[in-house]
Amino acid sequence: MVHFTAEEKAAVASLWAKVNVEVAGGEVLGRLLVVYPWTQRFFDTFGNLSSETAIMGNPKVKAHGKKVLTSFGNAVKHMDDLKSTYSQLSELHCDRLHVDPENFKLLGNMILIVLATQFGREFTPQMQAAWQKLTTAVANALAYKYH
Ligand code: HEG
Repeated sequence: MVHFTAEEKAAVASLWAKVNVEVAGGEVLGRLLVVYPWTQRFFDTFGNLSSETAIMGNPKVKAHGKKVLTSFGNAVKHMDDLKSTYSQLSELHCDRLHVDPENFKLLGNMILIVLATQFGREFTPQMQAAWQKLTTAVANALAYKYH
């Protein structure tokens, strides 16, 4: 299991406190669906995903993005305990949703891109390192119950 130092925890928490989960969540999921169009297959009830404009403005994308990023916020609160934090969601994504766990890594990359876009130079290399470690650890925790 990964270990986060006090500095890494502080770097993650200080930036997270400034994130608007609703706005950033829509941006993260929207970018996933635009950049990796095959991920759209999991969201066939979301209506119009036919173009970048349609995706980024789709209210269901925004609402689900908020849900996903809110859930990611639990990782920030429980950085020492990611496996149990995401145990149920791991089972859900495997058994019921059939989401290939590779997609958790792709979504983690979108979180990093959105943070870099929003915070610019404030998102220092040191913060990036801590965030990159966390997104990878969350992806692994979500993949843990796969069989
Ligand atoms: Mg998942 C539902 C969290 C990545 C596809 N996802 C959910 C739900 C949460 C969640 C909290 C609602 C569960 C419930 O209703 O009980 N998802 C979550 C996290 C991450 C993630 C924290 C990664 C950090 N999800 C993810 C990815 C895909 C995906 C990468 C597909 C590419 N999630 C997915 C689908 C649903 C959820 C299809 C059901 C959507 C619905 O029909 O409401």
